[in-house]
Amino acid sequence: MSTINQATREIQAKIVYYGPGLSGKTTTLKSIHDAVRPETRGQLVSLATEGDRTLFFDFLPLTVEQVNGLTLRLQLYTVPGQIFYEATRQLVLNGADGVVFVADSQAAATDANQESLASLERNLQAMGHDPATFPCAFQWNKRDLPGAEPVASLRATLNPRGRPEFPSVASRGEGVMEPLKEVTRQVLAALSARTAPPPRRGTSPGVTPNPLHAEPPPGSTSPGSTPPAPPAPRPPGPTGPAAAPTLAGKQAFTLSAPLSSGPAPEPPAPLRIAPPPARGTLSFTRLFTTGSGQLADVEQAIRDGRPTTAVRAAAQGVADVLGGLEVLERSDAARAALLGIDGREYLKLLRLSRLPEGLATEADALFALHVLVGARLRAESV
Ligand SMILES: Nc1nc2c(ncn2[C@@H]2O[C@H](COP(=O)(O)OP(=O)(O)OP(=O)(O)O)[C@@H](O)[C@H]2O)c(=O)[nH]1
Ligand SMILES: [Mg+2]
Repeated sequence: MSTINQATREIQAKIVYYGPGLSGKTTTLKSIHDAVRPETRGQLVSLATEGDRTLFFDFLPLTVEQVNGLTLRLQLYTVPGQIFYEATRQLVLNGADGVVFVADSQAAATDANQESLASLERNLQAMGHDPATFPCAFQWNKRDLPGAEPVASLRATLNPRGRPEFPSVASRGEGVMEPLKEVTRQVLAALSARTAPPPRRGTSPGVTPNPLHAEPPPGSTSPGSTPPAPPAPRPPGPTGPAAAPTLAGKQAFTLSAPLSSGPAPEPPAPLRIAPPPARGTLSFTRLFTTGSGQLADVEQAIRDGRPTTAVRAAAQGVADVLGGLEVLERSDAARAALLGIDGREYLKLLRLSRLPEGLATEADALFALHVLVGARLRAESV
């Protein structure tokens, strides 16, 4: 589930590319990888067989430029399309915030498209989601092939609900960014709705504003305007002027759509960063009576399989502990030494917190949690 992490000022979201075998999911991820600026992307990891069929999944981490002062970290996954990998598809889909359904436009693929869509809907339902409202965009791929079905018939068979849909030629990098941007917009809208403020009743002290409800930056759609209607399908093929994103230069991934569907709320809403651990769940937060939100955040990120986020949040937590010490020493390192944090552990934590997205492991995250808990305990004893 997408989360906002106040400590690291990050939103994390997982988007899964679903569709039948050979529809172009892996090609789409490769094209997105090639289209965005190198500094905004992590390594594209592909687990494929010799024939380039996806065996488990492909994974591409992306960092989207700042959204209302927050950094948006997207994790893009593809599922293996071949029929017999249903269990793997369920694993990959688990925890998704949005889906891009990549359909193969060829008439011969009609049955495979329908079967895959049915599998997606079944799996979403099993995970407690309503397929009719779950963030989703359709990508009609292989529009360049002579045997491509008209978009209208793809819509009739696969998209009777009229969800946003886009033509693409993934092998040429055309039309791959639009579905991603659209589903990201829907994911952010859903997150924004989840963290919407309760009816106005005065503020509680120390409350954190919900950054998703902040004033949109100048130039974006004004607050209070209705969300945009699903984009109309664009002309297919290489000559359709609007069919492809500008690939002349590497793209920054920016979202032009409004992030908040309602007026900016007043007063600021409390933002739940991470839910409190369920009863019976082991949690170090029970050691502390106050200020354990950050710790809960780290633990939640570990449970969610987001070690990089966990490490960075833990490092921020340790920095906050050090910053809160009432000593004359200015540097964090000197404060850490005064507090009795092991120097090697402190240095390792700093190193881990600078690892690029996707490189931290669960063990790293648990180590970072250990340093944070130690720092908190030591600070309490001062
Ligand atoms: N003509 C054409 N070929 C495409 C397009 N997109 C992908 N392909 C080709 O289709 C084949 C399958 O593409 P993949 O991206 O591997 O398909 P996939 O959906 O990941 O397949 P699985 O991993 O088996 O689920 C490759 O040979 C691609 O080059 C397209 O838009 N047009
Ligand atoms: Mg693949």
